[in-house]
Amino acid sequence: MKLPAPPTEKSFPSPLHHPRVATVIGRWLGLAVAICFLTGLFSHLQQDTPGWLTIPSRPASLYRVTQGLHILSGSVAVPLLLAKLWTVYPKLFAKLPWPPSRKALTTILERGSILVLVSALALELFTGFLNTLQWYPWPFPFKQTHYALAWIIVGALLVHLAVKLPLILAHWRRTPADSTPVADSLPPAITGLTRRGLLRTVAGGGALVGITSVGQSVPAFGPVAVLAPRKPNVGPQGLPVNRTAKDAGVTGIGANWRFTITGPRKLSYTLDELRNLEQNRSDLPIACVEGWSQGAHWEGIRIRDLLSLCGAPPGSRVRVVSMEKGGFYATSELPPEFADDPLTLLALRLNGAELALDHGFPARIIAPNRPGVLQTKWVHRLEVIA
Ligand SMILES: Nc1nc2c(c(=O)[nH]1)N[C@H]1C(S)=C(S)[C@@H](COP(=O)(O)O)O[C@H]1N2
Ligand SMILES: [Mo]
Repeated sequence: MKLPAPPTEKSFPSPLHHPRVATVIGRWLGLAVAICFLTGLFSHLQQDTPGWLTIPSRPASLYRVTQGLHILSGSVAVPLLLAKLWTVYPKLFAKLPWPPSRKALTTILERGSILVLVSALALELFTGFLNTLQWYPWPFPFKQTHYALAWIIVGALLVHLAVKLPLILAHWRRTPADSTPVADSLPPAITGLTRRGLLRTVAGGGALVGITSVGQSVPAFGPVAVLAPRKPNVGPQGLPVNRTAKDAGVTGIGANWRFTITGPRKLSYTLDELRNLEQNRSDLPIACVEGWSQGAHWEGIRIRDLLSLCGAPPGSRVRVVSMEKGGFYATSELPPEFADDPLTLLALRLNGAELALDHGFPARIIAPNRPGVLQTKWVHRLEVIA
């Protein structure tokens, strides 16, 4: 019995696998990946700021916008990646040039970079999505892995773009050859969907994913945010809770509770004494790295006022210490620009009422242009760092 010949690239004659289609979808995917990478890099630098870098505390809602874009571009990249893979999969059946020549080397480099690119990107989008669900079914640390993969993707993408540049340039603009039906001779089953139809379907799929996920940071889209694990306005006091007091092992405060600030002078306040200090109001969002963000009204004491009370010079760096024991978020640092910003508060009240325990009662940090992870809850000590 004679086995049928294995498929080759020529076995997939549909015009939908044409380089022009790959170029158009590749452009959209490239844009989504670029936005996702840059906003992710910003988020990383916020959380791990190198000594030479100063991040400004304004615009106050900048991080809300960048993180919203990060989640949005990452979500939209999923259907775009699938479409791109579908367009180019016949390449899997292309013959490797043999015996090896210069050309073979380019081909191997090209295939290798695509293998790295596709697997890293798929893993990146998958882990990122699970992170919005706060589900970590793997043994490696999410943040570091997500960050390292991002650089692998950028490297592989640059190789891919360099190798494909001639093809991309040749198909960047629509040519007359693109609009003439390539395959008049093909059976209708193969040409059933036109190129324009395919591109519209992909664009529609991307838009649908975008619209149904963006509601986690844009409240107007809340009602249709079926892909959003959390709605921005659902939670105690109209604000979601990422980690409850119970999860953090915080049970509230006893009668002896004191808030302390250690600087040139060491000060200690009861909760009532804190309430009697000058109170200020800030309208600021919590913008969670896990995707949701929501604006709120906060009232409390300006950190810069606390610094001057304890005799610390303006522009001091401040370490924030939570009553939570251990865990990544039990402490944070306010760089000088943030500690000095008049919007940055030791907040005691949220949306017109005392903080709920899950929102950090009795006191928490709220600062402009910062990731939610750094808006430390259940604060009982500030330490001025020289
Ligand atoms: N001590 C402490 N502070 C914390 C956290 C935490 O787990 N422990 N979670 C952070 C995260 S990830 C976010 S998004 C915000 C959420 O604040 P909320 O629960 O009041 O909305 O709190 C931050 N502050
Ligand atoms: Mo968060």
